Amino acid sequence: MTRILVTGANGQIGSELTKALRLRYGHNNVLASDIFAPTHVEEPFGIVDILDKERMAQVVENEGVTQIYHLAAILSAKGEADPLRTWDINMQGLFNVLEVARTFKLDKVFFPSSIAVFGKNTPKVGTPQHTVAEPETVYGMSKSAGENWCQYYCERYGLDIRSVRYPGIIGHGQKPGGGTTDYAVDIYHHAVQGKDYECFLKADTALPMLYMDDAIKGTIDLMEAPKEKIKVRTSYNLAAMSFTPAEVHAAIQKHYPDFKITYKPDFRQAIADSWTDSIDDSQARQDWGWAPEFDLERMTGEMVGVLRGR
Ligand code: NAD
Ligand code: AKB
Repeated sequence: MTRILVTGANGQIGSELTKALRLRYGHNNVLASDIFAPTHVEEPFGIVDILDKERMAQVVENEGVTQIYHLAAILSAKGEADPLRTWDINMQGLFNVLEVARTFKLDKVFFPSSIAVFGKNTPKVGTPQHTVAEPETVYGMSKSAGENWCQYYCERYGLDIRSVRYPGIIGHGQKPGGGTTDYAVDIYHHAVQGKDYECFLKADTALPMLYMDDAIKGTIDLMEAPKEKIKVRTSYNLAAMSFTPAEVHAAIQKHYPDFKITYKPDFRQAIADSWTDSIDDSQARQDWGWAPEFDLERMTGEMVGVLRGR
């Protein structure tokens, strides 16, 4: 029987992924966990600090966990406030998951990487699967190192750990927690509330983005794909759309013609500039059938519709 532990389940992705996994594997077979008490997820829930390996091992053993979806991390913008602490949480947290998974011979582990693994020497347009990855944030460094450790545990210990490089994720549930792509969620909330939006990136900053529904479906599809189809054991490039703040503003104006945006770039501009504009995800499409459904227009219709209804 599949029994899943989700770390970082209070977060933007964790809260949605937990719901989707519960629908698929049975509510009580998915244990949500986070360092904070539950905010957007239901019981069963346990407080698990990913830096506490003994506690993680105890939960895995007591609950008969067979898979871990390891989402807990500190993201790009927040991570720059305390680089060594970010490294510690992102790396030691991953090591604890890898060691617990190896010790208890878990069936599978999911590790989310990010477009933050890329840097200014990476080809900016149509970034290939295998390319230069010289990240410039501590978050990107931790994801890049993490990808290689995942491949190492797979090759050395036979651990079935699977990973994707998420672009910026946009959803109408829980708000994101300290990333550089967060503007693309906040902007919808402002538009629907009738407020102008001050953007912390320049108007022409293109970044790869992905709608939450596609992210959740892609994650579960990857995890359920037959093992022999998984050819990349670092992390798969994933893409759906790329847009600039000016383009998302124009898309929202089709619903709210008077919606205004101003631009006041801050330290996050340098982070965004170091990332790529668009991603080549053909290997994920070919290996395990990745096929996103949402483009900017469809996503905007859905974001506006749901937030307005709320
Ligand atoms: P988030 O910041 O919304 O959630 C992260 C969660 O981790 C939070 O609930 C936080 O309380 C928890 N956490 C932090 N430290 C912890 C600790 N020591 N122990 C246990 N829990 C701890 O992040 P998210 O947007 O949901 O991202 C989830 C994962 O996906 C992360 O690994 C992130 O790097 C990756 N990712 C996200 C995006 C995105 O756009 N959201 C893009 C690329 C990759
Ligand atoms: C961030 O901006 O830090 C995240 C990511 C792309 O990893 N959304």
